[in-house]
Amino acid sequence: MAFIYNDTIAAISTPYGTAGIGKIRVSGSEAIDLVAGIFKGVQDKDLRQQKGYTAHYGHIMDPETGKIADEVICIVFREPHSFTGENMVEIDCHGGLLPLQRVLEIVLKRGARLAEPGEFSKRAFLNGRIDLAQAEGIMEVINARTNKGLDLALSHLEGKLSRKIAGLKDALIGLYAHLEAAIDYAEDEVEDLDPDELEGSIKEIKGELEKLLATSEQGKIYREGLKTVIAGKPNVGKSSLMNALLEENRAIVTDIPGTTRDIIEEYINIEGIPLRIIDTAGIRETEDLVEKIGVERTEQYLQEADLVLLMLDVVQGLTEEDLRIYQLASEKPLIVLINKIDLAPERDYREIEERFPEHSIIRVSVQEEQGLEELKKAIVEVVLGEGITGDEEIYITRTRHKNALVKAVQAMDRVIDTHRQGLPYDLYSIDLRDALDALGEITGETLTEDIIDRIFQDFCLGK
Ligand SMILES: Nc1nc2c(ncn2[C@@H]2O[C@H](COP(=O)(O)OP(=O)(O)OP(=O)(O)O)[C@@H](O)[C@H]2O)c(=O)[nH]1
Ligand SMILES: [Mg+2]
Repeated sequence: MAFIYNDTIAAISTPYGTAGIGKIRVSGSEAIDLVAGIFKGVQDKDLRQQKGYTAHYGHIMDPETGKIADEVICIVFREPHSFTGENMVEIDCHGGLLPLQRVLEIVLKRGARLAEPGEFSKRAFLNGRIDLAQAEGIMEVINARTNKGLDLALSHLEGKLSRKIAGLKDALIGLYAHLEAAIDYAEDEVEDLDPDELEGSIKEIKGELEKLLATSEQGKIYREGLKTVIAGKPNVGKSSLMNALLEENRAIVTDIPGTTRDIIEEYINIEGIPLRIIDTAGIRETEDLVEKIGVERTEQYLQEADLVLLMLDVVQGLTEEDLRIYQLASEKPLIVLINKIDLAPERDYREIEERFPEHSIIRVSVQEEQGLEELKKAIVEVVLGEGITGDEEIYITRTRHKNALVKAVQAMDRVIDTHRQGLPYDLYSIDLRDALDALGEITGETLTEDIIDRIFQDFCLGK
């Protein structure tokens, strides 16, 4: 296999901090020779003589001082059987910042270059070990927030999405070939195409593309969680609700209005639905600068919410402030919560119910843990109402993939237009090409180098 990049790169691949073990990765044609030069194995074992997939105990020596830098285990990988497809050594050091930095520095002094973020994955991609959708799957696995999100990420990494895209591309290429043949043999009328049959085939592929595209809303939720914003006036009990749902004292709760000033986010699962739950600063007019910024942030989060829990205080009833907050979120899926019902058990709720006829209204006492089960049920109902079922085989989780599919569908629309106008077959080919190129963007074949660079720059260091 010919490698495009073969200078040797190295990086610390484990988090900065203390742990039992920390890992340094070294990759490139010279990686094994380079580490062999600083590794002193038991019985003077020479790393250069070792097979791939073997682990070797010993020490990394500092050539300048002749002293031990750390006690390590080196794992040898031989091209093409490694993550990057190149020769690789993974040096397992003690997981402290100093041993790791010291060993990395020695590796760099021996001629390796510090890897850029995502550079190992980029080499895996450039060396044909994985395609772009799979590479992105790696980062999704690392950043998964929910179990379902992790399952989807693993299926992307394993190549399920890539295979689906390959199938769609095959169908497009089949169509393309069929049309080309029809052009070539037009004179003989051997391959005369039935226009209805042709339209059927085009529509079938477009339908498949649209079906995949339709999973993107849900896919995003599985990756990031359903953005659920708890909003309301100060002191209605928003942070108390956050804590109750999390079953821990995460947010500060006091009877002083304006307690929460910054956004607090946590992930929870409600009956398998991943929620990214967001406690916000109570919205009110305020002169306090810090609180003011908090209120602005709340308004911004409301705009980005997938679901809003609008909290009211039963004792105060519905106020102008509540309605103003409602205006900020009225376009969103929204559940109205009337809190503190323990303080006013005899209260008449008609006024509130009449004001929000199209939303679920739930009476709760966060303090007495009343109504929380009902709230969870209502959340599930809203989510199911949005069509989130979780039973598709493959989900589109990234905006980049979604945009590529939109382009492919648009190209297919143009193909259908051309067909309906009865224009010659040659004219189809441009749009079919566009559809193919758009799909190729997902797996990475039809992207320019700078876009690929940009995608890998978002990866973590050492991956
Ligand atoms: N009686 C009663 N008090 C409650 C209930 N829920 C919350 N509280 C009290 O209401 C006060 C305010 O609660 P928080 O959860 O801090 O209210 P908040 O909406 O987060 O307030 P800000 O952060 O200031 O916007 C605290 O004293 C809570 O103990 C409830 O169901 N019943
Ligand atoms: Mg609060």
